[in-house]
Amino acid sequence: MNLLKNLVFVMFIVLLAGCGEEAGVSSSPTPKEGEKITIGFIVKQPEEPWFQMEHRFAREASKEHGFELMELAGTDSEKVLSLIDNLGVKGAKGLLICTPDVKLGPAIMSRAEKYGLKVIAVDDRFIGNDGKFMENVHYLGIAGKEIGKDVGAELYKEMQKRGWDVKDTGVAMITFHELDTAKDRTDGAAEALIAAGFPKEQIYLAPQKTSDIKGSLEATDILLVQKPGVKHWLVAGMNDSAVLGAIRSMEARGFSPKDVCGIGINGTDCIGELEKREATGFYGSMLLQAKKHGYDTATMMYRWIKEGVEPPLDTRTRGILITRDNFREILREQGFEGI
Ligand code: FCA
Repeated sequence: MNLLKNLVFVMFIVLLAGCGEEAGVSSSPTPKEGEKITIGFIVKQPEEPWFQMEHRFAREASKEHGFELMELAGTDSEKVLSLIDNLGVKGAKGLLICTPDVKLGPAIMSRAEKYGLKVIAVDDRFIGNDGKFMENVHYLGIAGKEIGKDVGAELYKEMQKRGWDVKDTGVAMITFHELDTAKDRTDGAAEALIAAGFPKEQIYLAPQKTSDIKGSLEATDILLVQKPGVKHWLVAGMNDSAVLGAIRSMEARGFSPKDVCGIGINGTDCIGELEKREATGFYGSMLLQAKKHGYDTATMMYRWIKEGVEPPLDTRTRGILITRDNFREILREQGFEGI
């Protein structure tokens, strides 16, 4: 009985594979005239407003150009690979992806190749089996080091504006070194602070176990116990969530918002914070260009499939500082209408 079942199952798979071939699932690079183009966009943390924005802007591109966009959540490696299988079976031609694990790069590429999917890695760059960046995979991400430096320079200026004595001030640097773009950002912030004259030994690293608010809150709780003498805190991290977690931890330990100044990165995940009636220790954020990460990547992919226009291999975007005073105006200027 079991043997029979297995046989039927194998025949079914063979049949399916055959259908795929006929429907052009394998590697036909250019779509036939009138054929609907499907592009999948997998993001690692769908709960983060940043990734919702990327999807939203990609959706705008899909409406404008008339392709089908599949907005997908790939929160772990297994999910990502099975989503790629689904895209392959559906006959999709392109994959935009911010992977939950950069080391999955080689597996993503070989799976995508099997289905003839073109790939653009978004935000987080793939790492190959040799531990190096997969430089032959198209990538659009942020200029992490430079944006981090902007954060560090702004924090230093704020410390001076507030008249804090350097000797009573510490930097809570919320790190996530597992991810290169995150390390670039916090390294950049530290470099700029040191270049401005901030003492290196007062920059304290608080490693996050997970790259979310909870991970940062827990990391900061530990740091605050270790450094009871610090009166004023400057805070930097890989993104808004990293800084928000630290601010929450400091509030819980009784620090007044006047003694805390944090600057995040993304600018999309802190709107509620900036809208609060009373200022918190979250001073501002480097607003990234979500439109480029969503609309532009989707458009690049569409053109690549439709017209054979290959996108640049490596594109980096920058950020602009938003604070309680200017965030509405800048968000409007940057195309974030209605968020
Ligand atoms: C990484 C972070 C996101 C965002 C993006 C540009 O993927 O996890 O929050 O900062 O880079």
